[in-house]
Amino acid sequence: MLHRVRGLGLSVRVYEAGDGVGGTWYWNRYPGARCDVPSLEYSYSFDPQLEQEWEWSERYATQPEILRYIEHVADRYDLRRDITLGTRVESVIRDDEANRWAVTTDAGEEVWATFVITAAGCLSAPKPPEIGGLDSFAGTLVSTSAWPADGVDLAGKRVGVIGTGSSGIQSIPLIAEQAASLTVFQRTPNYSLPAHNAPLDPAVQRDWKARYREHRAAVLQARTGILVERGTRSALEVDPDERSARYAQCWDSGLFACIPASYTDIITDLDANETAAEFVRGRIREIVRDPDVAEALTPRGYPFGTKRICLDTGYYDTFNQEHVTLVDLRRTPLVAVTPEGVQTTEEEFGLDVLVLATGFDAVTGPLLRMDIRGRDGVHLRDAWAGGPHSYLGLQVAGFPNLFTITGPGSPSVVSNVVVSIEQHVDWIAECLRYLREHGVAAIEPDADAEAAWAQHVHDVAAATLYPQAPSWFVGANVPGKPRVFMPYLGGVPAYRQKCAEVVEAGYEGFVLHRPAVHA
Ligand code: NA7
Repeated sequence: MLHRVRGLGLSVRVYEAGDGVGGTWYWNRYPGARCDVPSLEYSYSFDPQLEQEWEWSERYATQPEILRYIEHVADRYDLRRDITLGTRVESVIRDDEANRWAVTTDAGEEVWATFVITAAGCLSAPKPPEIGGLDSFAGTLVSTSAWPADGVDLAGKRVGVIGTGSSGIQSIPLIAEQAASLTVFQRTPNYSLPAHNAPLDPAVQRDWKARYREHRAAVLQARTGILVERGTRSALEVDPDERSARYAQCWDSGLFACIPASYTDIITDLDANETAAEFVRGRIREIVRDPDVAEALTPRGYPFGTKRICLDTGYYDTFNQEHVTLVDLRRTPLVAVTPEGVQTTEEEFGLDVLVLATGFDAVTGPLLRMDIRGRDGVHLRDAWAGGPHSYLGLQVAGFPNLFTITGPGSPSVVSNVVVSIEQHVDWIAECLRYLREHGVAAIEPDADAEAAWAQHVHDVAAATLYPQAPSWFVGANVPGKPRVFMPYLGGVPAYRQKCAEVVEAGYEGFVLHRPAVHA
């Protein structure tokens, strides 16, 4: 975005809370942190030279490799001179008369801006863990989302991990390799599939580079922005053996989007979904030797794929190791963290290191932890008291000239997020160019258009099984958070088309204020 805004000849400053660039890939340095979208697809498409020069070493890049890539891009485009690091934005307050925003930071700085673009991410505000006694813990307490850059000494230690989402599932096998003992505190089992990660085959990388434009175009036609073969039949109309064979192929493919795409109705029909869920449960039973542990690890009660599917390397197998214990918090709930470790209703587990992998206040959290106030001093927090509403995930009515990259109501977290980020950046850059060329002082959504989009986002989600899971997609992981399905499930191609049509129709659904904005 910084690069594109510079290209428009506007002056621009980026504020970044981290002491380095990279966002998610700066903070989440826990062992095993890696992408679950293939590296060749999880990369910028805007610079054909960059995609030719950069060599990915693994099919799924690790956090250090992705961070190196982002740092390379920052240097390549000389971005750092316009980025203020180690500085958190505290408030973004609109001055209606002056048609500008006052932005204050925790460094005590105040700047004025005509346009504010949030690029705060969707999974960047850690969720308060809601666990009593954390402060009393005498050992080392760490979070996967703020893992120290110089690592944590786990060798010979009694380690506990709370949380078995993607972060827990990626880190647990590697923590087990180092720790003297590992106790995993699981509340809800997840569906996890093997990543089959490996060094990237040089022939595959060469082929991609030879036809990168073609591959990028194909990615834009893919529903999730990830290349995967899409089935054309119902899971219920094929022979069970054929269906199992297809699921087994998907299991071997290492693509998390494969099973959901294998048949047309996996994500819309509970019976179809159950065939996939049962396949995965069967694999868990095959891998985990102790039947009680296998049962505790088996997800039930919510459909397959309606919480973010995890990709792992040796996760289930880790529980076959003697020094690894699974504690099922549904059976024996966590009471509190004590100075010595973790107390459940049944037992106290002594620990030297406690790892929190307890997730994020997703999508809206990063925006709401800034004090954003729009027209007439209305707080975004109040505007969204009943749940987020946004036109196309790009702008919120009453907040003129504020743009939200990967905002709620866009495909963001249910897509290859690099694809979605690039599209938002292009759209916003083009919008800024248009506003200048047409003498428009400010842009914001029409409230009716925004409400209609919110309804559409809801309807699309309601036609699927997604709302049946208590996931962070609906805000269910944060007590008191309004239950609204936040990402847009209509798919990347349909969403892109809608955004393009709106522009072609002269920013249909937006209000263009000229020459000055008044309520
Ligand atoms: P997730 O997927 O939200 O996982 C958080 C995990 O922590 C999940 O298993 C939660 O159980 C568990 N949790 C949260 N709070 C508690 C408390 N108080 N007690 C016990 N267990 C708790 O976050 P991740 O960081 O793993 O992944 C986020 C996304 O990042 C992921 O989807 C990828 O897109 C990348 P629960 O399910 O709530 O019962």
